[in-house]
Amino acid sequence: MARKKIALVGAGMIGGTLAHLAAMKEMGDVVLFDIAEGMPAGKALDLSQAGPVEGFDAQLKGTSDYKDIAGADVVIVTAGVPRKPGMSRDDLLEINLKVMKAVGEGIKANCPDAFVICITNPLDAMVWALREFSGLPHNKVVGMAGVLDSARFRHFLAEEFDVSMEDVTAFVLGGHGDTMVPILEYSTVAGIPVPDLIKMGWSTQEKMDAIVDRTRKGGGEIVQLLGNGSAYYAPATSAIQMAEAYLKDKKRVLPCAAHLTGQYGVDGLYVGVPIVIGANGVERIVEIDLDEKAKANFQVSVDAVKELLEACKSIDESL
Ligand code: TXD
Repeated sequence: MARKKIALVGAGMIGGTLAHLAAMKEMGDVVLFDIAEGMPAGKALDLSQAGPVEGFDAQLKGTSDYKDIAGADVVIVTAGVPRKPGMSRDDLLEINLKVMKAVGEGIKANCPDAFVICITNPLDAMVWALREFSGLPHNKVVGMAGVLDSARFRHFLAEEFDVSMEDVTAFVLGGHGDTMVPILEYSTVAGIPVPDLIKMGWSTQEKMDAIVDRTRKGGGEIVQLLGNGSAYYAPATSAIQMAEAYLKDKKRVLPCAAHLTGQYGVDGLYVGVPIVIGANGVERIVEIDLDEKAKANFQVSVDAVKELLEACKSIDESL
């Protein structure tokens, strides 16, 4: 069986980390694409030379030619410009929309059967635009945000409860932005919902509210600390989990930005919801009942995504 091919469009901080993880896990051969001259080839060479030490077999190639992504099974898109301190995700809109146009056309021409994971911000608008420009079916184009946001939530909860992260599950809905909706009722330690843990005296509602708030602002906290660029280790790991779910037909239930067609009362938008990822891409959208408060918060998040899309459409008339 031929090796799978993973194309990484954008070979910056997340792209490089994705390449490292994909090679270490022997997910397939890796193509790093970037418009920056030389840099993707340099990273590919550097990573290839980690192969003999680590003992992985993966061919890595750096390129600035879209033809090299031909036949890719998975494409992970990070191309664009990341946030600088003080910049909101939405400030990135105009620049990154143009990038999505180029990338979408590159995918359409070279690997229209791929499973495409978009990471570029502002995520919910960029994944929508990438789907439009690429013309791929909606079930083959998803956005990565929820896995990362819920990983942040899990990390904070595990610290607060002083238990292993492995035993903490967390649930985040909505757009990838400060309006995202972490839901405590569906977040658990070994199956015990957080509200029950509060009743058991493990923590307080105030502390949980603070964790929800920190999760919402989790990306910004790292942007401030780094001073130059945004998070990349956890975002890359999160996208790799989604890629593996597809390549191995794992049917994982993961929170991702998926195209909704009426679920949660949303039609025609990409918003973060739990989905099943398997060999057919997005195989199912998991629709759960939300209480009134979560519903209202979700609506705020959906409205923020809608506003971004309107802005996209006014920038690019073709959308
Ligand atoms: O949860 C999430 N979705 C995110 C999103 C979490 C963290 C960061 N998130 C966003 O990912 C971030 O706001 C950015 O929009 C992307 C990529 O972040 P990264 O930190 O990897 O940015 P870099 O290091 O600047 O890399 C971007 C690369 C860079 O090498 C550019 O030369 C390249 O993109 N680039 C392009 N590549 C191909 N084609 C075009 N047109 C292009 N334009 C820039």
